[in-house]
Amino acid sequence: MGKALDGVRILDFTHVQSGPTCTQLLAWFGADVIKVERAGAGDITREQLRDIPDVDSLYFTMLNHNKRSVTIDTKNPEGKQVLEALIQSCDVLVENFAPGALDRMGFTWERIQELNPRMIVASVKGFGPGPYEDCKVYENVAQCAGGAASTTGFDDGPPVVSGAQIGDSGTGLHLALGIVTALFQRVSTGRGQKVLAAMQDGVLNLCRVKLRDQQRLERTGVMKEYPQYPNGTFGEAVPRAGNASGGGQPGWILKCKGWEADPNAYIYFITQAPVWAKICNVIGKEEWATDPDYATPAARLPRLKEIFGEIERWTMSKTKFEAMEILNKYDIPCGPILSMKEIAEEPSLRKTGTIVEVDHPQRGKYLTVGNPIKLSDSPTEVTRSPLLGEHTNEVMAELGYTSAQIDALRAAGAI
Ligand code: CAO
Repeated sequence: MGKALDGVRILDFTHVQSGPTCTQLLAWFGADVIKVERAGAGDITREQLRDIPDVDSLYFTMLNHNKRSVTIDTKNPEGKQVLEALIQSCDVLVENFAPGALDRMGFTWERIQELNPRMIVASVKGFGPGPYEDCKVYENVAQCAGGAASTTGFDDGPPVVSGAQIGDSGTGLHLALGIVTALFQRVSTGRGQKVLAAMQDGVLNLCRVKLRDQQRLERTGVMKEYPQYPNGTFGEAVPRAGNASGGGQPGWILKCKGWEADPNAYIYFITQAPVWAKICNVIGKEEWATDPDYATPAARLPRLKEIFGEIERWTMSKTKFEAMEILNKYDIPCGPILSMKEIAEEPSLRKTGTIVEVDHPQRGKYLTVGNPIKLSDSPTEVTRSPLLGEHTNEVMAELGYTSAQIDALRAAGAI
């Protein structure tokens, strides 16, 4: 079966996490992704957080599946020529260098357009135009500058960053959408364009409910679903809401049986209004279904702490999976707190290709996250990440270089 992006060639000039997330996704959809790296070193993540000496790290392998790797020194004049040939033969150049690095290399937007007017140039940067546009940025900087950290954690503690890589992988996802959109527009215009996904913008996009709450707070001075209500105080900015639900249906994380020994014996429980009577029945508080102090969502808001305390008395008598089974029968929205170990071992995630086992010539078998986006006519087969420069000769030959020319360029340190 063909793939959605068959025939699209991506010049992948990305490194670390944000850019590689984007190009890996495009590769999973069938694009030919050619990753350009420096000979001898490559993407810095190849050697970061290694678990096996001298073998590409899981950090690298899990972000670079289904790609080809070529080594080019793009500061070497002959290497530059090779990159120019690639620019002429590709549809999209994706990069996430520090601001200005591509220009310093000599590949300005104007130069790239001269070489290939159909070329889409897609970039991840830490910030968009403004006071921080020249800054280098990593994941947690973006989480802090995008509003996630100030709104995550508990009221009595410091800002907290999330384990979800919303700055890097989140921005990579945004960039991938920008690229396919630009490819679509190119069908009618015939021209390439610049695509920019700034990490601050991407994080803020994912934190939009907190910008919503900022304005609600300014208008009303109070947000009744936040744990600060009714006994705490609100300041000028959206406070950290602990585990409160970000939506209109109050929720909280509750202890389950075994919580004393198992740090993940918890369940997320949502007191969704349409199933309130069922919740009352399950936890043995039938009278709450009709008591005016508990019967309506508005009446419950000032009593959420007490209500969740009572529900927790029930959840603590069940394991998180037993609680799930019972609550699901009544359509009560809830979710177990799953550890990475539990997720890695979950058979249904293996079956759907969300978790995939991949074989690597140097490290052997390892687990990775497969394509989270499933297309019925473009299935994803995850193939291993390339070794450094594994496809240099192959790609150079496709560009028309002879073996003798390839050897000469290698001897000159250009590839
Ligand atoms: N041949 C020759 N030179 C190369 C090359 C190649 N194949 N590939 C990269 N280089 C050069 C670059 O041209 C750059 O040189 P100059 O500094 O002389 O211009 C140099 O390598 C380093 O690039 P860099 O500044 O991007 O890398 P860094 O490790 O110093 O910074 C990072 C890393 C991530 C902080 C920075 O790239 C950045 O801010 N990127 C944008 C935001 C982003 O994507 N952050 C998320 C990263 S994932 O957490």
